[in-house]
Amino acid sequence: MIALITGASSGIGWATAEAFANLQYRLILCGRRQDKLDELAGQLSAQTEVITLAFDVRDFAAVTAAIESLPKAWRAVDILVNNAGNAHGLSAIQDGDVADWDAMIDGNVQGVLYVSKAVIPGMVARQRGHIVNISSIAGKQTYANGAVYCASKAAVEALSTGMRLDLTQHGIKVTNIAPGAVETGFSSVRFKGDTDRAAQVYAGFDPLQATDIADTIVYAVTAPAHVTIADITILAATQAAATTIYRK
Ligand code: 8X3
Repeated sequence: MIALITGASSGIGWATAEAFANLQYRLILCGRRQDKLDELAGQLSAQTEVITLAFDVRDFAAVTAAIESLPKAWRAVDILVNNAGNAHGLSAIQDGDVADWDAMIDGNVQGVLYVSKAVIPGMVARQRGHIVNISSIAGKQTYANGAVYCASKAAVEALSTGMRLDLTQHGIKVTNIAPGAVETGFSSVRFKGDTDRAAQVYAGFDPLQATDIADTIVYAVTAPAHVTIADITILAATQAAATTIYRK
């Protein structure tokens, strides 16, 4: 199996790479930071074959060039994990920063589209493949001050459904995974390096870890051939909804 993971340089992407390495999948690790990709590749190369591609999912030319640069033996991608994405800012719509909006719409929506555009035609030609899109509880439940992030993830939800409608007839499975609060660098990015504020997001309860999401992705991609895991929402045991978390 060849798996391509975006956003592999941290968080859920990193944990998914580790989980896939345990399955001996050959890995194409994608991210913006070559040093982090190299670190992960160094860690996993004892277990499996690994290749790294450094590019920004928001740059269609860079995405295309990176994926076209793959050696022939790596081009038949079986599993695409569209994980790259992030939140930038948390503010009322009237106070939103346009650069933050662009980062979320471009990264979370165009990113999924651009990487998929580079990978899907090969899957269609081979009549096999599995696409896993990492959405969010925010894609299903819009919350105050999160309109644009929630909109970007609602778009991911629609893309997952649309991809499944278009690609099922070509033997391609599409799984949408919608996590709640996962303790990663997510909030640190959202709050622009304010680590105290980021820590508050995960304080007083036992949040999901990146490995929990990786386990869920493994569950989806190892399902029997006749089974599609279409959509999973995964929350911490004390999270009831996007903004309802019971804390100690
Ligand atoms: C999950 C983050 O803000 O919905 O994507 O908890 S949030």
